[in-house]
Amino acid sequence: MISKNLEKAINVQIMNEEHSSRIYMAMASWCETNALPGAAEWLYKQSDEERMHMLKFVKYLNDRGGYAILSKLDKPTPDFKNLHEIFEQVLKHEQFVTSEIHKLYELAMNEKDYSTENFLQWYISEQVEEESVANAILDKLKLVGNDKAGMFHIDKELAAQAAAKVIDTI
Ligand code: OFO
Repeated sequence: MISKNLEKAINVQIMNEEHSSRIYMAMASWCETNALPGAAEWLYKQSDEERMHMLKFVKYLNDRGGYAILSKLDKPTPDFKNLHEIFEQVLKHEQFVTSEIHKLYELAMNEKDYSTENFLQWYISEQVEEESVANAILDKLKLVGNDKAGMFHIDKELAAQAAAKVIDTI
């Protein structure tokens, strides 16, 4: 049976993951209406993936005798300047999620909850991957700057990445 302390902390993380899903959907919608269809696909996929991250926590918490509950969420911003700003925000957000996952892991360690530690390992690896992917895209965006042909090319590449991405199921 999971402790009340960890139950509370995992419910906060469920909120973070759902919020991530909505933030990325808002970004996808902006891209879709600003001639960036590849980036839109990439972000819609990312939004789906975050929902899966949330669901994984929900199932885990309920399986361990806790109770997963959903929270009220802030409205994601609909206003962006460009794709560069979007990916800066993606990276910043993923860095925030990484620190939240690390805090959760520390809590599980302090409580000697080995099952939760083991469960969180997957998220720790996932965050390394997500930060690295966001960083790589941001580097390319910095390189092309305002060049329209370069931006067209990046958008195509994001479409290919989105098409190749397989979202785990739980
Ligand atoms: Fe991209 O963050 Fe979920 O875990």
